[in-house]
Amino acid sequence: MTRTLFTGGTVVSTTGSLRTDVLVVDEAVAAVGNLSQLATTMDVDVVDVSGCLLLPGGVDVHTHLDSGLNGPKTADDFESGTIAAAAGGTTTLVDFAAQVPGLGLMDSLAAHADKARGKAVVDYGFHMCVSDLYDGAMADFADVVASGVTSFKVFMAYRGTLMLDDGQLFDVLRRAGSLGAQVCVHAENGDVIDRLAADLVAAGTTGPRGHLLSRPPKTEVEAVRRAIAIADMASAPIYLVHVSTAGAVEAVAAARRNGGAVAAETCTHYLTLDPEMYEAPGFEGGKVVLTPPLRSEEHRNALWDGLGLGDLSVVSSDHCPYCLADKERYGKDDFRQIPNGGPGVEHRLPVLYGQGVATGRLGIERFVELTATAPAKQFGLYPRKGVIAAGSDADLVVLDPDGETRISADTQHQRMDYTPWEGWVLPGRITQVWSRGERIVEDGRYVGASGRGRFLARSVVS
Ligand code: DUC
Ligand code: ZN
Ligand code: ZN
Repeated sequence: MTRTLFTGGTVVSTTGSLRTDVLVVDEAVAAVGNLSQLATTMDVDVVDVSGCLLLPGGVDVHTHLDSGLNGPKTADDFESGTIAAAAGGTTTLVDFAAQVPGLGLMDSLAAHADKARGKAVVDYGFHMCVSDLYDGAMADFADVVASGVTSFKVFMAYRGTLMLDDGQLFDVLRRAGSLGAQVCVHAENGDVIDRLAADLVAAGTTGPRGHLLSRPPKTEVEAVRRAIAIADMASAPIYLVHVSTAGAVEAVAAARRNGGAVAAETCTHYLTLDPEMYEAPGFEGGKVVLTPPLRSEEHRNALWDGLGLGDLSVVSSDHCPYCLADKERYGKDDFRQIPNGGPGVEHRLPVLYGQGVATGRLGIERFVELTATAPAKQFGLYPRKGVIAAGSDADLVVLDPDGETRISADTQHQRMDYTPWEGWVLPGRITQVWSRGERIVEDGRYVGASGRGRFLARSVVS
C-alpha cells in the first residue's frame, strides 16, 4: 500500500478553495481535511505543496489523436498526445474515434482502441463519430454504448465525407437519446460554406484567409439553432462542440432557459486568439486553419461572458494537431484542402489559467468546473474524475500561482512544428501532475511509466 499526503496546498473544488490536506492511498483519494498529524502516526510520503493550488486533473473531452478526421493523420499519437496532455495538467481525455470508411461502428471503434492501448499515459475514453449510416448502424449504437462509449459525434458540415443531413441528424439524436447517450454536434451550415468557399477560390482567394471568409459567424449560428431545434423534436439531449460565436452562445442560453437539455463547449483558441493571425505572411495563417475559424473580439467577449454566466459549460482544446508542413503540402494552392485543426491539449490549462483566472475573468473554482468537473459530469466520468474527494481517482495538478509558463514549439511535448501561442508568457506554472496516485510530471518533464493509461468505460448520464 502506498500512502501520499499532500500538505500546505489550497484544494480547489467548484464550490470553494480551502487550505487543507489530501491523503492518497494507492490510486485514489482517501481523505481531504486537516490530516497533518498523520505524518507522525503512519508510514506516509509527504508532498509539501505550500503556496500552491491543488486542482483536480484536467478532463479534456475533445481531442483527435492518431486520427484522419479530415485529411492526413494527426501528428500526435496516443503516446505523444497524452504525454503533452499530462505536461499541461490534463489527466483524462475523451478522444474522437473516427468511423473508418467501409467499416461498421464497432470495428471502427476497435481500430481506434488498438491505437490507444499500451500507448496512452493518461486515462481515456472515446466518443464515436458517425458519418455513414449504413444499414444496421442504428442497431449498432447499442453495442457502442454497452462497450462504455456513451457519446457520439456528428457533423453538419463537410458534405460528401462527414456530413449528415437533417433527417440523419434527427435519427442519430433520437436513437442515442433513447439509449441515454450524448450526441456531440459540429454545427456549421456546410452547404453554405462550400458555396462561399467555391466563390472565393474562383475570385482568386486561395490562401488561409479564405478559410475565415468562407465561414462567417452566421454559418455557425444558423446551424446551432437548427441543431437545437432538431434535438428538441427528437426529445434528446445535445452537446454543441467548439462553439465560437456570440449568436451561438445566445441560442444555447435561450434553449437552456427554456429547459432544453442543451450544453455547449468552447475551446481555448476561440477565447484567446485573434483572426488577424490569418493575415500572417506566406502560409503562416495556415496554423489557425481550424474549424470553426477564430473570431473577432466581440465574439471572444461573448464567449468569456458565456463561461461566466454558465451558458457555456466546458472549455476543451479541440486538439487536432496537423503540422504546418502537412497543411501547406495539402492546401498551399487552395485553402479548402488544408486539413482543419490545430494543437492545444498541452496548453488548455495554462492558457485558461493565465488569461482567465490571473486576469480576474474567471474565479479559480469556475476554472476547475470548466476544465475538469463539468466535462467529467457531462460525459459520465464523475465522481471518479473531475474532483478531489474521497473515493475519486487521485488525479491532481499542483499549480504555482507565482510561477510563469512560457509557451514555445521548441519546448512543447506536442509533436508539432508550431503552437498558435508561440512566445506567450503567462502567469501560473504547473509544477507537478499526478495520475491515479502516481507522479507523472515534474516541472514540465514526463516522469511516469509508458503506456500506463487505462480505457475508461463510461456510464450513461441520467
Ligand atoms: N471539427 C473538429 O471537431 N475538430 C477539427 C476539425 C473539425 O471540423
Ligand atoms: Zn468539429
Ligand atoms: Zn475536434
